[in-house]
Order: sequence, then C-alpha cells, then structure tokens
Amino acid sequence: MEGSDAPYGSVQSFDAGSAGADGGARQALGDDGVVCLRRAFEAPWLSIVEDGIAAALAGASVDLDVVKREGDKGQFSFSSGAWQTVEPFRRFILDSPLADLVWPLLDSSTLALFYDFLLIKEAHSDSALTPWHQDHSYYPLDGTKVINSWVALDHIPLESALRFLSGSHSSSTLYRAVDFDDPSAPYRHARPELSLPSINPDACILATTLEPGDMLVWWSHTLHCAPGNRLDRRRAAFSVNWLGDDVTYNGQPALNTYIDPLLSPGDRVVGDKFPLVRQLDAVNG
Ligand SMILES: O=C(O)CCC(=O)C(=O)O
Repeated sequence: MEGSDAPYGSVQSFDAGSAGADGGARQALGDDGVVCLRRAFEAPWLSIVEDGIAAALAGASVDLDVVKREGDKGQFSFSSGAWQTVEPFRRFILDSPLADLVWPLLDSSTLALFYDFLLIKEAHSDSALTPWHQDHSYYPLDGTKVINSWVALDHIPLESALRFLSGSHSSSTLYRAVDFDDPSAPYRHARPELSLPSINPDACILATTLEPGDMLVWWSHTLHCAPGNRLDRRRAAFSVNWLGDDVTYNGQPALNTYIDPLLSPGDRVVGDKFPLVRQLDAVNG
C-alpha cells in the first residue's frame, strides 16, 4: 500500500503487477468501496486508448456529447458504449490485462462487459463538475456485483481527482439519480421514491493523485463526485463497467446504453450487447 493524499483520506493503492495484490486490493475495495491499482497499463495500451479517442471524436462513437459550458474555455466530451464501433476501445477492453485485473476483485464466477465510458475534461472546463452520485442509480439492474474500472490517461492531481465517500457501498442503499448537467433539475429517469444523496461534511472522503495508467475501481453503490478541470491541461479517463454473477435486469427506465430490449425483468444481463468475457469452468469453478 502506498502514499498520503491529505487533506483527504487516501484511496488504498496497490501495485497492479505485484504478486498477491489481489487479496489486499479486494479487501480494500470491500472496506472502502474503492481501490487504486497503480501502473495497471503501460504506454502501448494507453496509446491504443488514445487511438480510440481520436476515432470516437472523429465520429466513430454513436453516443458522443461535447459540451462547452458558459464561461468555460475548455470543452467537456463524453461518450458511452463506444466499444462496439470503436475498434481500439474494443481491443483495449478485450485484449489488454484489464479483465484479468478486474475479475478477481468482483468475487464472481463470471465477468460480463456492461459498457465503456470516455470522459475528457479539456483544460479549463472549470464548471464540468460531476455531482455526488452512485453509478447504480442510473442502471436498470438488481444485484451488487457491478464495478467501474476507471483508467487515468493523464496526470491527475488531487484538485481535479475523483472523491469517494468511504464505505458508502456497504449498505447497498440506493439514492436518487441526479442530473449531471443541472444537479438542481430532476434527472429524466430518476426514481422519486428514493432520497437524494446527502454528504455529511465530517464524513471520511477518499481521493488520490493519479498517473497515466493508474486505475481506480469502485462498486456501483459507492458515492463519488469530481470537480471541474481548472488545470491548464486535459484531464481524461477511459472507464469500463462490468457485471458479475448476481446481477439481473429489473426493467426500470434508463438510458439506452444500459438497456438491451431482448432482456426481460429477472434475466441475467448477458448477451451480444453485454458479452460474457470470463467464466469459471464447471470443473475448476
Ligand atoms: O471522472 C469524472 O469526473 C466522473 C466520473 C464518474 O463519476 C463516473 O464515471 O461515474
């Protein structure tokens, strides 16, 4: 384990390549709801992601948003579920060490790809903040084995780093989804019966500085947020979301990225859109 990230608590960090990292990292993810795997990807894999970004921004991603908020010099671009049309993203997701780094953390007999998410906060996209939320609030899913693996593509100092409410995954309480564009407006698929997240100012908030290739992994019930990018340079990440063996479709309204019309409530979330990428075989499992 490494580092100190005052004034926040530190996200527990492990060297992705060191033998035995899995046990400690899994424990940290279980305790805190988030863990950091340092040096998870070397430059050649990051360069493949950059090829994917160039292709996505040039039109290969069918779900790309580019937003420039009033008063900001820089744009905020994000894209979801691009792996099916952006070949370098598909290669990174399916051929890099990613799946084998993530699977042991999920404690699941299977690993299915849910979707990828690209986030680019250009220099001085100051107001492109991400409000406190749980990823799970946006998903039409029951179950708890849903994780986000978020790979830093740039040096990310604390001031523009993600923040996590330590242990907030543990009760599996689901909070109401908030609208990222305007957190004071209702999100279109929000469930009004759920409470909005509210963060105690004395709570233990975890954060850490990242280098390109470091990867944060968190549960879909972990509350987190991020500031806008006030830096003079890009702050980008490519994240991939994964499903384990206790996840089923529940039919709640959600964005197309998270829905497969072939699924019915109660179904396992696996198919062409959400492919199974790892499975324990019956003999060794
Ligand atoms: O990187 C960010 O600014 C926000 C990422 C995030 O909250 C997410 O992917 O769920």
